[in-house]
Amino acid sequence: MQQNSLSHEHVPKLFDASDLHITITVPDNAISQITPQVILRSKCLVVGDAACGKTSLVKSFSSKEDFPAKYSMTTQVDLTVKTVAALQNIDVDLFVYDVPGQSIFNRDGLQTYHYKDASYILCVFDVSSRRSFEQCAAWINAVTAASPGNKNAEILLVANKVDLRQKNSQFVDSVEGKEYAESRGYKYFECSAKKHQGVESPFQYMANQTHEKYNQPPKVTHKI
Ligand SMILES: Nc1nc2c(ncn2[C@@H]2O[C@H](COP(=O)(O)OP(=O)(O)OP(=O)(O)O)[C@@H](O)[C@H]2O)c(=O)[nH]1
Ligand SMILES: [Mg+2]
Repeated sequence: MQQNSLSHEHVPKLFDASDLHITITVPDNAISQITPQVILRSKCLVVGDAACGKTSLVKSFSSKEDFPAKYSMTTQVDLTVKTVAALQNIDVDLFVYDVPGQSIFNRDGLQTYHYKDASYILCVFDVSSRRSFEQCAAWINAVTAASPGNKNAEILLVANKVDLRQKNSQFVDSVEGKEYAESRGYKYFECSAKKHQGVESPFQYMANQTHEKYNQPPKVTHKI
């Protein structure tokens, strides 16, 4: 009978921690089980002259295909909720109030009730209509006057239909729009709802701002 003789190099090591490699596979949804999802809410009013593209902007923001090629006037305030991610685990539900621009639907302060307590006022104008640009002041005044106690509403000025901008002296150019907004402390955006350009930026801005405000320590307004 043959005897096998093994040197100690041939004896397998039973366990060495440095040889140990562990791979843990985490399912995609596991992160949401660890980090709770936070949902914040903000009210956003969309105002501006008739046919400047408010509804188009709101619809085009959700989906390029939702852009309404044909004008259908908004007859009453249309509320939609748009969820925008501020961070991976922080969603902001923007309660978007699309206000009719036609004066017939705003007669006798018909829509004033909806103007109250907005976190954001998104005033839209059409760059090819100087009148719609000039009317922004009146829209912003009407909204702020309806909610005098609300000092925290942030105003965003949105120049829409930039695809129509041509070398036409009547058209409102970027410099003029920006100067007007900045001189009044408004945030300025440009977009084309038709071309689906720049439509996300105002909504993303509002979501990010909402998140930032949520992170700020509360202000002490009354000292005891
Ligand atoms: N060229 C061009 N046309 C646009 C753009 N946005 C909207 N329109 C067109 O402008 C018209 C009016 O758009 P709406 O979004 O209905 O305007 P509105 O501001 O909601 O109007 P009211 O509901 O009456 O207040 C429609 O025919 C749209 O197709 C744009 O970015 N470029
Ligand atoms: Mg509309």
